[in-house]
Amino acid sequence: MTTSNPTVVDIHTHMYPPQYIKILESRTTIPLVRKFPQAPEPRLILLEAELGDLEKAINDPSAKPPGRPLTSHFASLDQKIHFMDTHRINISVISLANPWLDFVHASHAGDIAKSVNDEFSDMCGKHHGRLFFFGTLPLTAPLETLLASISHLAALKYCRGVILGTSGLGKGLDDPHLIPIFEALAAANLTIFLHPHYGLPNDVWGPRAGEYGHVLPLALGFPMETTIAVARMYLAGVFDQVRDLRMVLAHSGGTLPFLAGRIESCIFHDGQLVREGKVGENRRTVWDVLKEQVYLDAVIYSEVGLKAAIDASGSDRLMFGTDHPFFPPITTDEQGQWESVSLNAQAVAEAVGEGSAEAKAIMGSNAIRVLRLEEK
Ligand code: 5CU
Repeated sequence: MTTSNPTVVDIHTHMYPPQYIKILESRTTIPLVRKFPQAPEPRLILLEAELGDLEKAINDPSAKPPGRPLTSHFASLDQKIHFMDTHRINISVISLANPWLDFVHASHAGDIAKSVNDEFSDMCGKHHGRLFFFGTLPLTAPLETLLASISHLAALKYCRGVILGTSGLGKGLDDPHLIPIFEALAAANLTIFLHPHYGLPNDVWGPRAGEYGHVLPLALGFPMETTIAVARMYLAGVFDQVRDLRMVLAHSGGTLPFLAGRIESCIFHDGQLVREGKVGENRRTVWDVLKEQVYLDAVIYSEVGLKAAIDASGSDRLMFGTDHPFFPPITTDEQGQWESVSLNAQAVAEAVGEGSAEAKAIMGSNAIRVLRLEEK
């Protein structure tokens, strides 16, 4: 079946609203925004892997500028709409980019989360029907503040879930103290968009890492972080404890679709787990969880990865994304087409056939159904 002009929804698209940028400008440790004499635009420095470049640039004005340029794409709503129009994206589900409020002191986190979430809500209201959002949780705050934040988000008209990193309350997502949070999110019908930030320890990249730009932490560190976080949740039984929990995993689940079979094999060959009765016949496998509680974005840039994601979760659980404003074109105009977007759209067309019902679902209708984007 072919369809003309199907609705395109981008569920993986970030912003740093102006008040968040101000916080980053006031900081001296990462994440931070800072000007350097060697670069025309302020630089946004986020990742631990960028610390070496940051130190060199502070000490040597001729060293390459660290991080990435803080262009208008990161904070401007007009720019987001321009990007959507340029790429024929009808609806975007915007979210704060990493590292969210992970670094904010407990005493301020609740208030900052409220004002950031209100700002996202206002942006969506300015483009009614075109914008929805994933809210941000004040994870460093006490439980009651966190639960209040979930109630606040549940009442916001355009909010459809929360973006969450992998550190949780500081001990990862298999921390039992997170169960009440997961329960509250599930009860409020708020989907978690799980997104990496911390990658793997810098040592893993070796002494020559500086020669390889951002490739290793972004291409490999980010997806492994997501994979490890979800595997830990699975092994801790979180998905069984909170059966209504729903998660969209960034970057097509990291490497989870590819490694699920190996995780399964390691489970039923593990003497400790077998002795403890954790490998019983009624156990829901990683494959079951992938098909029942997990959705995957389609931000994997190739047909091969996308097919693995479809095989693991089903084409009715995949949702298109762009990762805007990250991965801008390097040699062409940022106001025009972005190759990072066309690669993901092309991967969908190649994996399931251009114009097919599955392509239409992945490009938009899955997101409309799963995230209730027709409810305005
Ligand atoms: O380029 C990057 O560092 C990033 C990032 O930090 N977050 C993200 O979502 N994509 C790319």
